Amino acid sequence: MAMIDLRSDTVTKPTDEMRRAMAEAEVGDDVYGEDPSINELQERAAALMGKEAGLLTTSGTMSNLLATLSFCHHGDEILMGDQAHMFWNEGGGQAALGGVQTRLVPQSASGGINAEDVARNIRPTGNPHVAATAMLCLENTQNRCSGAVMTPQETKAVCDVAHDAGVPVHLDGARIFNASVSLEVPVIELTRDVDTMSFCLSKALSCPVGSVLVGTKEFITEAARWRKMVGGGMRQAGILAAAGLVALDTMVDRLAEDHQNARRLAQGLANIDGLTLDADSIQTNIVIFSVDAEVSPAPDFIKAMGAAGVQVSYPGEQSIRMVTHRHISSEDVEETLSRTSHVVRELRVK
Ligand code: TLP
Repeated sequence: MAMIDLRSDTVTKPTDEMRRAMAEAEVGDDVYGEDPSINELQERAAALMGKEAGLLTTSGTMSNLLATLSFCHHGDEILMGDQAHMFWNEGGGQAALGGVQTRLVPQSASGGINAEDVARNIRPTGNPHVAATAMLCLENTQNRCSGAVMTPQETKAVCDVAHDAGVPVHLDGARIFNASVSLEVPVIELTRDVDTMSFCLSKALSCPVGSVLVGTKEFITEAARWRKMVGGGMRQAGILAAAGLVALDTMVDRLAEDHQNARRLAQGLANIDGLTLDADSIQTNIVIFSVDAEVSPAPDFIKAMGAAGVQVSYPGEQSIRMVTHRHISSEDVEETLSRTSHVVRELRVK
C-alpha cells in the first residue's frame, strides 16, 4: 500500500529541471555578495514583489525572525493575528532572539483581521508603561485558517491603520503564490501595501531549501547583518538559488491543480459522517477539519490514518490538517477519501 503524504507541501522534492540547474549553477561567495545565481534570484524576487532588494534565507522562520530583528528593539511589541504561524510555530523566536513581546489581534474563522482591532491594539512610543508597537505582521495565505487568502483590499485596510501610526508591516507570504493563483491577481497586488515580505521556495514551489525576504535596500542591508549574526550567511548557496529560479518559472501556475485537489478533498471529507468542515471555505491547498468527539480524539485518529496509509498533521485540539501538493494526484485524493471513511467507520465501532 503506497503511503499518501498530506502532512505538508514542504515534503515536495525538487524537479529534474531543478536538479540540473543546481548542478550547473554559477556560484560565488554570497557573504561577499558574489554569488551570481543568488543575486539573480534576489533581484527577480524583489522585482516580482515590487520592492527594492531581496535576501535569500534558509527558511521562512529565518525570514520572519530577520524582520523582527531589523524592525524592533528589545522591549518592543509586535502585533499579529491570533492564528499567526509566527506565534504558533516558530519556537518563540521573536521573544527568545528578538526580545519582543507579541500582542495578538483576534482573527475570524476565515482569517480576517479587522482594521479597528489593529488600531485599538497599537501602543505608542515614549510611554514608559507600555511596550511600543514596532511591527505589524500579516500572513497570506493563512496556514492555521485553512489556507485562507487575504485580498489586496483587506491587506490595504490593515496596512493603512498601521502606517498611520508609523508602524511598519511585514507579510509572512510563505504561500503568497497560492494566494495569487487563487485570487487570480498578480502577486505584486498582494504585496503593494506591506513594507517587507517573505515567501518560501521550499513549500509548494518544490525547492529543497529557502525563502526570500524583500524590502527597501536599507532594510535588506540591516537584515543581511542579522542573517550573518544568526549563522545564516551561506557561501556558494547559488545551487539553492538556481532551484528557486526554476521554481519561479515552472511551479507557480500549477498551484491551481493543488487547489482543485484540495477542494475535491474537502467536499469528500465534508460528506463523511463524523468529520466537520466547511468545504466551500477552502481557497488554496490546506484543508483543516475537526473529528467529532464520538469518533475519537485527534491523536488516535492520526494514528489510525497513518496505519491506513495516509499521513496528516495536527494543528491542535480536535483538528486535522491535510495539504495537497505536487506529489498528490486526483487519484490520491479519491484514495484518501476512501481510506479516511474506512478509518472513521472503524473508530466508531471501537
Ligand atoms: N509551516 C509548516 C509548519 O511549520 C507548520 C507547514 O508545514 O505548513 N510561515 C508560514 C505561514 C508557514 O506555514 C511556515 C511553515 C513558515 C512560515 C516557516 O517556514 P520554514 O518551515 O521554512 O521555516
